[in-house]
Amino acid sequence: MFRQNAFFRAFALSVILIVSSLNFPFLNSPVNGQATESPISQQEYDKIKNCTTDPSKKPTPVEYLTHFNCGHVSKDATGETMRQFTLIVDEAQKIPITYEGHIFEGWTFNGTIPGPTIRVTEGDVVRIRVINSNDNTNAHSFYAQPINFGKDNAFTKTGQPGGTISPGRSFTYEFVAQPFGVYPYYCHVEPMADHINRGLYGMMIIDPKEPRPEKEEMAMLLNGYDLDLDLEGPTELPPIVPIEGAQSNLPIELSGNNTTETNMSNVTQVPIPSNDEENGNEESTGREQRVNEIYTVNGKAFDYMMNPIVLNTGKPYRVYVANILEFDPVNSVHVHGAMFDWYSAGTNKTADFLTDIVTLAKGDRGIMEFTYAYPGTYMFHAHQTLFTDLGWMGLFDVRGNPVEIPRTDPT
Ligand SMILES: [Cu+2]
Repeated sequence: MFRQNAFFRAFALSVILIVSSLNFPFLNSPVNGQATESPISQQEYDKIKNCTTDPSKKPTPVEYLTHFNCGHVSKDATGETMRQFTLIVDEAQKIPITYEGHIFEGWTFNGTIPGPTIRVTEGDVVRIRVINSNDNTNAHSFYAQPINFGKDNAFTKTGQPGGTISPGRSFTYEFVAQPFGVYPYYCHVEPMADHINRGLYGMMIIDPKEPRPEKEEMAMLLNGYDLDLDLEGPTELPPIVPIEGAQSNLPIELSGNNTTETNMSNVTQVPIPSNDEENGNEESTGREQRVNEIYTVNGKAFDYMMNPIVLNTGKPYRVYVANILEFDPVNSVHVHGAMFDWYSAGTNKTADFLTDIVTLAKGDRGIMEFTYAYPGTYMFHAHQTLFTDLGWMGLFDVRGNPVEIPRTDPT
């Protein structure tokens, strides 16, 4: 989809003039086109990406919104751009997660929940050294969807396997960044729900080689906190209740004509949960259900209610979104006052649809792009009322004069 307005045209023209005057070769190519003869330099691209100049800084949840860590940049032996990151895993971290004083006993990548937003460009060689601190008591790891550590996988630069890292040890993951898109990363050690709920996750953005149209950018990571840490442990299957005269371990035929009628009395049955269990009657089941008590965007409940995000009318914005919520089947994002173009997983430069709400399962992600026509204070929040009541709600403070934003069909 493509929007045009006077402001955007003026903005684009000024960018072109400035860039041309600086003689950046990439400026002479259409922003939205295909491969260019002279791609933008890595340094200039990193400037457009708003890469932080202080990768060691621990951003607050408010700062997290625009804090992009593009790593330590160098060239590898073949001349490819290499980006190196260090992630230190620490347990027993006390993380403030509300304005009411709730402190979460978290596990962190580099001291924050979520961990740093890692930002690289498609084709970069990425090295991520993960250090499991001496004082920790659990093994940990790093995992992100586009990284496959299978020996023969093309995404793997060195073919080295992924690692589970014991306390006091480190492991360096190396891979080629591809394909471009938005990815959650997280610790993949079992029980995973606990390692994720504790806070070992973040967002990785792989930018396309040719930049997306320039807009002001933000990152929003949706998460939650189950504060009942004493319930931690592996999820268990319900017990099997043998039935008198039943045969267990019946073979299941996957091919051929199976003309034998199933005799249900021969089948070992898994009991269907009673209403008591459905209603969470813990005495009858001996099992408790894990639920989140706090929901947030970027780590702290209601942070963007307390600190509204200031936007301007007529200015195009891009928000990288990822959902890492445990224990609830889905999460969602709903924006007031403007529709947004949605790019699922961020793996395509063409928007999927125009909407004001997206629903995301755990690990789902994408990109929102929008422009406000009118000034005002607009909410953005999950579209599950429970989540909004428990922290997942924020405000856009849109300033400026009303502007016209005509919408055109893609051509
Ligand atoms: Cu872990």
